[in-house]
Amino acid sequence: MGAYRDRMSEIVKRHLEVVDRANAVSLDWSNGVVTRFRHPVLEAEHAPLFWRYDLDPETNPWLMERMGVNSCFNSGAMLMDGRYLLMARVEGSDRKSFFAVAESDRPTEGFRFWDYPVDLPETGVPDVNVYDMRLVSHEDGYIYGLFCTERRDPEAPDGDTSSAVAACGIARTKDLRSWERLEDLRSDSPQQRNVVLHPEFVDGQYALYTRPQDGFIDAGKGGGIGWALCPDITKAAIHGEEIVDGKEYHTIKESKNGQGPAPIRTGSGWLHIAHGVRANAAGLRYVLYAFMTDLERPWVRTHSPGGYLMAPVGEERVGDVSNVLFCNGAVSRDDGTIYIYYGSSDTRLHVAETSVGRMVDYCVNTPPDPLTTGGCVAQRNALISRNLGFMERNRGIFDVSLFR
Ligand code: M1P
Repeated sequence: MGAYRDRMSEIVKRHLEVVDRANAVSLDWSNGVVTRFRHPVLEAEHAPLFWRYDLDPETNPWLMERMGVNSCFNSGAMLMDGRYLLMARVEGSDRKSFFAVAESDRPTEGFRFWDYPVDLPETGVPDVNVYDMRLVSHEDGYIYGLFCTERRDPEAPDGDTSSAVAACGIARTKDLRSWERLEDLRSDSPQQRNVVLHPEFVDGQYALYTRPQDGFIDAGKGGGIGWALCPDITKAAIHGEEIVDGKEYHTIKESKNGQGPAPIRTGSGWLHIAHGVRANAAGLRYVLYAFMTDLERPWVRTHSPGGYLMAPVGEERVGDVSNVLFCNGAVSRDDGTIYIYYGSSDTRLHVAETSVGRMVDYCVNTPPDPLTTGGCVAQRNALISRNLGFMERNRGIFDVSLFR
C-alpha cells in the first residue's frame, strides 16, 4: 500500500502542476500581429488520471499506467455560454486518435476535460482513426463537426499495412454531448482531408472548403483549398471543386495547404487562417498563414499576404512530427478579440491572441508573395526607402541610429 500511496501523491502532484498552471503572454516572440502564450493550453498530462490508471489498489497495487495518452493537440474550438470549449485530438499510446472536449471559463488556461471522450457514432464502415475536427455553428441551428476519418486503403496489397484513405466525416450536435453521424462526404477526389463547413448558406446550399488530393500524404496534381456547394448535408456529395487558394512553387504552401477553422466574418471580408506545407531536406515544414475572401463570394480571394503568419519556434519545433504548426480552431469574440488555438509538432496545443482589426490590417497591408527573389527585393527596397525618408524627416522624434 505504501508504494501505491507514494505513487498516487507523485502522479496527482504532476497532474495538478500542469492543469492548474497559470498562463501568461510570452515575451519571447511576437510579430505584432499575434501574441503567443507561454505554456501549452493542452498536453498529454491534461488527460484525467482516471482515463489512464486503474485507480483501485486491489487490481493495480503499483499504480501503473494502464492506458497511456501520448498527446493532445489539433483542436476545434468554440465559445458557448461564455465558456471556451476545445474539441481536442487526443492520441492514445496505441496511436489511435479520438475526440474529447476540454472546457474553461478562460481562453488561455484552466482547461479540464469532460469525464468521457466523445462517443462518436460510426457509419457502416468503421473509422480506424479520426482527427482534426472543425467545429462550426451553422446558421441552420446545428453545430457541425467535420473531421478526417482514416481507413486502410482497400486497394493496398496484402503486405502494405501503411496505405490509407482519408475522407471527410460529418457529425452534428446541439450540445457537443450527443452526436448524429451523417454520411461521409463524397467527392471526385481520391482523398479528402481538411474539409471545413462555411458557417452560412450560400445560394441556399451548404458550402464546403475542401482539399482534394491524390495520395494520403502527397497532394499530387490536387492540392489547394477548394470550394464546392452541396444541397443536402445529410448526404453530402460535391462535384467540380473550385480552387480558392492554390499551392504554388517555392512558397510556404508549395507541397500542400489546408483551410484551418471556419473563416471569420469581418466588415472587410472573410478572414481565413490556414496551414501551408513545404518540403525540405529534413521533411515537411508546416506553418500558419492567413488570407481573406469576398463577403458575398467567399470563394473569391481578395487579400493574400505573402509568407507565414506563424512558424514553429522554441519547443513548438519538436515533437512526434517535428516542425509542424497546425490550426483547426479559433474563437472570435464580440469585442473583436481572436484566440487562435494551434497544435505544435503533433504533440501539444497552444494559444495565441490577436484581433479582427490586427488580422485585417495584416492581410490588407502585407504585400503578396511576388514569387521571385527580384520581386521580393523590390518589395523590401520600397519599404526601406519609405522608412529612410520617414526617419530623415523625423530626426527629432527618435534616435535614428537605434534602428540601424
Ligand atoms: O503531421 C502534420 C499534419 O498532417 C496532416 O495534415 P495535412 O493533411 O495537411 O498533411 C494531418 O494529419 C494533421 O493532423 C497533422 O498535424
